[in-house]
Amino acid sequence: MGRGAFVVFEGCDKSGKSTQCRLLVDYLNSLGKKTELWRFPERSTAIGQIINGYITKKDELHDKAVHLMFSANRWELVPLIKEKIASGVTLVVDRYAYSGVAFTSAKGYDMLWCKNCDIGLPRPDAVYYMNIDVEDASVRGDYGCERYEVSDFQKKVQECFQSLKEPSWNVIDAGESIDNIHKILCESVLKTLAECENTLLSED
Ligand code: T5A
Ligand code: NA
Repeated sequence: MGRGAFVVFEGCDKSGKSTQCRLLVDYLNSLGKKTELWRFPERSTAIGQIINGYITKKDELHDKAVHLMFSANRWELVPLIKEKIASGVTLVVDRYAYSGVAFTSAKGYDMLWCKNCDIGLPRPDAVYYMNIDVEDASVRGDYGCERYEVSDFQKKVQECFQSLKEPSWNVIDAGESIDNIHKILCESVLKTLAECENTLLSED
């Protein structure tokens, strides 16, 4: 049996990441491919609870301190990520280090400083970037509840994401219907899974 794939979803707030991650995980499991849904921040750990207090606006933290918390929240789960993937489980991950860099650099901090603490994290096999007009996202669901859900800030985040884009990124038109996006993703992710089986997971 080959290894699992490490698939990451990125994008601005309310671009539809969690919706598509859930549908994709159900689809892959229905095909008998062992798949788990993960997310960052993972709010259930001790570090994740501090992050949750910050993003729900209950607590204040220095920008750089919270940036390092988000990164630490990824690092604390690296052993488990590696274990799962090596045992053949595919991980579909709702946000990862790209969000970390985009959100802090959008506040005006140096991009290189922002990237530093994430160097060495496992590298995703595929990144799906959910591209949407910030104004369109702002009318979805409960937009506005969390700290960063302010349109001017989201526009800066979007610009930062653009500068992080790598050739391996798949840009998805997130303004399409939920069903259409799901179909496009299923086709693409199945190819990624087939490619991963006989390769090693690399590190950034
Ligand atoms: N953050 C995160 C950092 O600053 N640094 C970091 O290192 C990391 C990892 C919380 C915040 O943390 C920041 C970024 C965030 O501001 P989160 O927990 O991922 O991150 O945020 P959530 O609030 O849970 O999720 P998002 O706001 O990002 O929303 P999603 O997951 O993109 O969108 P989703 O799927 O929940 O959909 C939103 C609404 O739109 C509808 C859905 O039904 C829902 O109501 N919808 C659609 N409507 C029309 N057409 C479509 N195609 C639709 N798809 C979904
Ligand atoms: Na989400």
